[in-house]
Amino acid sequence: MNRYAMTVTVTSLALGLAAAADQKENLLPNGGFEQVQAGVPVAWIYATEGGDPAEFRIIQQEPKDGRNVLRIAGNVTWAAAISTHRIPADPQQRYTLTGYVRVPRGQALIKFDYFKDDQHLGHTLQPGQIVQAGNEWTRISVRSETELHPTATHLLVTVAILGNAEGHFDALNVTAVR
Ligand SMILES: [Ca+2]
Repeated sequence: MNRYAMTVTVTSLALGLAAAADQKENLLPNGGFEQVQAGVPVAWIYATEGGDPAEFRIIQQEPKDGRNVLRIAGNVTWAAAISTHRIPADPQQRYTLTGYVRVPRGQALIKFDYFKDDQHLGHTLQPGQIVQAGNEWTRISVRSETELHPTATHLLVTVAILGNAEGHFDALNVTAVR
């Protein structure tokens, strides 16, 4: 290895370490849909309003990160993938959910839902969280409102399409901020 190559390697390593130190731990497992079993992303479940039929698929079309993207499509009231991972709700803590959404048709969103054990208390849904049709990845950032749900035991992350829609989702991340 010549001196130039060595310098480049050391610099790359230093930058990599700095980036790692800046990154907070992702509290959401499999937020990039890379782990799949029998065609279904690990730690996610699918649901639709009133059993409306919808297509849920892992695709490899221009992922934002890694190889896999979750695609949901249908003509529905809503169709959602819900993370099964319970994020403990600490009222002193705020959580930030970020993720990428691409919407070939209709509307799609990502959100937090608040639960007291198995009881759904509500969700955080602001206008900026609903992405309109377009072919580019759109980055969404959602801040939790744990203070509005003081009895909540945990939060879940939901991604969904609304109406006659197709939505792609990738690179979801949850971090805690005290
Ligand atoms: Ca991915």
